[in-house]
Amino acid sequence: MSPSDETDYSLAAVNAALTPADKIQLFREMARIRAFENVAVQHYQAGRMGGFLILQVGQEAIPVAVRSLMGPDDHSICSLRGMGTAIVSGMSMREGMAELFGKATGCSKGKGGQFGFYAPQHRHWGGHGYAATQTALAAGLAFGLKYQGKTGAVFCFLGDGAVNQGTFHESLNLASLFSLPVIYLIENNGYAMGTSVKRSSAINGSLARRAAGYKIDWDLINGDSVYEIRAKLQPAIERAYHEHRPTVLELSTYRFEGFAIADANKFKYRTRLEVEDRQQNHDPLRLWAAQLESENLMDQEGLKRIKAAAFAEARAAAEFARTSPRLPPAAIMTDIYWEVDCATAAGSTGRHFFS
Ligand SMILES: Cc1ncc(C[n+]2csc(CCOP(=O)(O)OP(=O)(O)O)c2C)c(N)n1
Ligand SMILES: [Mg+2]
Repeated sequence: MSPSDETDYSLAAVNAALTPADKIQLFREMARIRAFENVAVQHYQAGRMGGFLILQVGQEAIPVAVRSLMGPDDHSICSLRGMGTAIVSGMSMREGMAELFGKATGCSKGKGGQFGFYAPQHRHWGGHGYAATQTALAAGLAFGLKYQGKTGAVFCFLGDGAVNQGTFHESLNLASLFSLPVIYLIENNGYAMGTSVKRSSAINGSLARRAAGYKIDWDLINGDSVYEIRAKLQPAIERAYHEHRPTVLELSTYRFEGFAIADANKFKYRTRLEVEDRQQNHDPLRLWAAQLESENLMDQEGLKRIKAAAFAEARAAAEFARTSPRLPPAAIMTDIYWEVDCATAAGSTGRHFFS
């Protein structure tokens, strides 16, 4: 898919309103995701973390551009490829890194690891392992916003693999039927584990087009371009805020690593040439850096300083995580059900709906 066109998205009102400092901040946030994930990989490979390590390296422009447009009553929710999405939502690198190390200082007290990246205080609701689960939860969050009379939207990230799950289609149907302010963002990185989207979708060329079957507006976006993402997101936000209507946006992107760091097959289902081409020509950090340079907002030295500061923050977070304590084993019995932790009647009887 190549949704790029000749439109100059820097001229869109939402981008023309950006100050030089805002534009540099967008680069800083992308650099922070990359630094966090690269430092995490070093510790993962040194055996200091368990489970999966699933990276957004190559996809950074999307969470950063989306978060930059979120207002005070907006919420986000995503799949398990979302450590960076949590970090740009406001979760500190320390909380994130400690979670990966399984430490008590982690955002979920080290109980979730990669799957525990939740930041409800920043209106970010995880981090969902089962493909497309978050699409139904997003519809529920959007229902809540509308019910409470708030002007907000729910930004729900999902992968190209998740669009084939029934849950997604049930969610689209209800979002349209109930007129819910939810924006589905399909991060089409070309693969679901080792399966190419070309082999998994009955319609080639566009996944978002399926939204038409539910009377939902949709669009295609070059997910490497900060300006294009912001420009095309704005009408969806207006639609959510003022009409309570859902939107489906499909963003073309690419993951530079395998499905997870332990993906031994990462060159079996795609060629090295393909990966190298994406790294050379579609790296969102390189592209945004070049944009900043072309607008005379930053030079190579300035960009290097920002990247170095991001790595220093990530390394300090890893040191914090390494030296943090673990929870005692008995803590495994808490934080499962709110009712049990809070000793409610429902928690002690196990009965929630029927006596
Ligand atoms: C319901 C369900 N089926 C299978 C899996 C196993 N699984 C984990 S990730 C994944 C692929 C997801 O691909 P995509 O939605 O494109 O997201 P990406 O990993 O590319 O970000 C699969 C099949 C799962 N987590 N949930
Ligand atoms: Mg995918």
